[in-house]
Amino acid sequence: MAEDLSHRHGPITELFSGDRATDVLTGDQTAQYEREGYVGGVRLLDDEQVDALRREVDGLLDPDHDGRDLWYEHHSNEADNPDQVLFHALGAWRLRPALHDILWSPRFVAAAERLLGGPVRFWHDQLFCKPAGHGGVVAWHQDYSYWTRTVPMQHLTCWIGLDDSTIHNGCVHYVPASHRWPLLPRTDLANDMDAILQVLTPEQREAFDPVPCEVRAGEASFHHPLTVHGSYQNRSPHPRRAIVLNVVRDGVRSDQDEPLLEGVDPVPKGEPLGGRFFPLLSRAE
Ligand SMILES: O=C(O)CCC(=O)C(=O)O
Repeated sequence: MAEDLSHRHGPITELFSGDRATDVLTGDQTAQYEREGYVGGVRLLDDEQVDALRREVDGLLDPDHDGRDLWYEHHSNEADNPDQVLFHALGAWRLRPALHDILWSPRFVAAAERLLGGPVRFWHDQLFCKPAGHGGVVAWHQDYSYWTRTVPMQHLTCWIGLDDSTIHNGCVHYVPASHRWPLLPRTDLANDMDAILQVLTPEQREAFDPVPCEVRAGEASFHHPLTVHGSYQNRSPHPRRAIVLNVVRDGVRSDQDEPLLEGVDPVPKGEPLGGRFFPLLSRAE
């Protein structure tokens, strides 16, 4: 029986203990995030860390893995769409030590603090894995369209490649400056790539010009909660695996009395996120 690691608010291994939080983002990278709503090529992990995380992620792709009752959400469309398979799951930090400790990794936390402009709290994580040869799409979307139950919108997504991620294997594409668009209605995530086009204004359609964001294994991209992004199929003979960390500026509140994620303790409406499932990642001042 796997231990539920959500009780542990701090690193439990030495995997990230040698990391230094200096020079994670350059001034140009921060400026790109402000201007375009995303920035890529941010080195977060070394080879040893990538290997440890790959081993854990690969184990979690086995449907009989230990701890499978701990996921907040777990989706695989393999039965419905075997030509375009996407493994997507939330809650890996509860299941495995390296996937838990990456939340507190100094380089990630330093970059997130810089882009959010203050102390950072965990919201949730995600795994997005596309198997070799038949990995599916992630349709165009804005992350905040899934998160309106938390306010105000002071959220940040960090996408971390466990493989070199390329146009050929389905890297993330971003629509530059779409973080200045208003919140769009939520459309289909895993099948119809272009569903979002139906809800764009003529001006937004005109400006809809996605660019690929290729990153090396161990590098990350960061994006704003309104930046439109998505990814095409994996046409390569290798898997494309990624860990996504979603965080908020400390002080973001719940906007509902129901649990914010499947199976977690509710945070009453109006109360700031906190407690067992939403740990502070920045050091307390
Ligand atoms: O990994 C992907 O292809 C999509 C990731 C994504 O949608 C996200 O990071 O919000």
